[in-house]
Amino acid sequence: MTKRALITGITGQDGSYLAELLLAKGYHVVGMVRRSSTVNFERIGHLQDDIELVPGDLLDEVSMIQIMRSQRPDEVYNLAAQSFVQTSFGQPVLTGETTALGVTRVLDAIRLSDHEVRFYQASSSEMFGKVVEVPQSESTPFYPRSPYGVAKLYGHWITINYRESYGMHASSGILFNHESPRRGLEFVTRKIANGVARIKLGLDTEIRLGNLDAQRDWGFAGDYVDAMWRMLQCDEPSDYVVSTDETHSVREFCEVAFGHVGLEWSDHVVIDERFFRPAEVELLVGDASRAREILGWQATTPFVDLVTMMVEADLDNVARQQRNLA
Ligand code: NAP
Ligand code: F7E
Repeated sequence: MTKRALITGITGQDGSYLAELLLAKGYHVVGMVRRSSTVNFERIGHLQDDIELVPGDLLDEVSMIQIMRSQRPDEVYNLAAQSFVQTSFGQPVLTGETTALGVTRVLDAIRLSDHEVRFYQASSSEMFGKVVEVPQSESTPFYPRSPYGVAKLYGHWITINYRESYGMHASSGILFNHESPRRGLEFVTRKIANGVARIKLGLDTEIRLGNLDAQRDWGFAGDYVDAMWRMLQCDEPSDYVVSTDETHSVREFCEVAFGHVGLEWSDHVVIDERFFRPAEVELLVGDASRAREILGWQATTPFVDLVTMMVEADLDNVARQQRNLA
């Protein structure tokens, strides 16, 4: 029997990689997409003939119930969220409605449908926030530092609560930052990669950034979606940290990215107060031992390879845009 998977957030970075992975494994992939005034399928355009798209929104409980009843998925990957930390400070209520309560809406829709579903929740290292322990593992206490982190913490605990209350096969992946050429342009890694390409090709002279001292455990998104799938193949649902177990600063990311194209980062990076956050997460570094031991999962893309992959992809993108404009 062909397995059916529902992905919320299929138009996002992770949704597109997960859809590719599940299609390669022979799944029937259903993606939930919300209504927008323009089509937003940049990351999944190449998959459109192979996946089924259904309308729905995490803000709308009825749409979730209808999807669950009509699609009867075996596995549900809840990747949809307001995922940008900076925006969560400006739109805390929307972030809570989507990133926190949205999880309950999906879980309730599953609970009301009368068949077995395995559920994955996209939890986040942002829940560790002002870290109380280094490195961070599944047993590290949480201390979120943004409305996004707080909302993700709610999503994490409601997932555990539905598992314990209703015996649901509900797992939560505490994923550390993962990046790719498909990362949104507002996130710092893609902002730098794209900025480096534009500077190298003569379109810009500077990138404006905030806190260069922030340290993150950055992995490749293509590796991380495999960990999500592995969690749902386990007999027992559980929670796992997924990380590279290495940390690097935003400054180091700049050094490697500019260095790759033969430029000096400090000649082009301008510090801009607008990109500082009201409360910052200074240091994140994971301990993914449990994922290695139980899931047999391991990050395979080193930091320098990730940075150069992103810069190379943006050099191609920017050059293509230039040719199209010529
Ligand atoms: P992303 O690129 O920002 O994608 C977010 C997705 O959520 C998009 O498909 C978006 O749809 C959808 N969405 C937003 N609001 C929605 C709503 N009300 N109803 C339905 N769909 C909605 O995020 P990502 O990087 O792929 O991350 C995937 C998930 O993992 C998110 O939950 C994120 O918070 C979490 N996470 C990410 C990381 C990371 O480093 N990437 C780390 C830990 C956890 P549109 O395209 O229509 O906007
Ligand atoms: O910031 C600093 C910023 O926005 C990383 C999301 O996927 O990962 C992501 O959240 C760091 C922060 O990602 C700029 O202050 C400096 O310390 O790329 P980011 P994030 O906030 O870590 C977690 C795990 C998620 O779950 C989230 O969904 O970089 N920084 N200057 C900057 N950040 C941005 N965006 N822009 C700057 O100019």
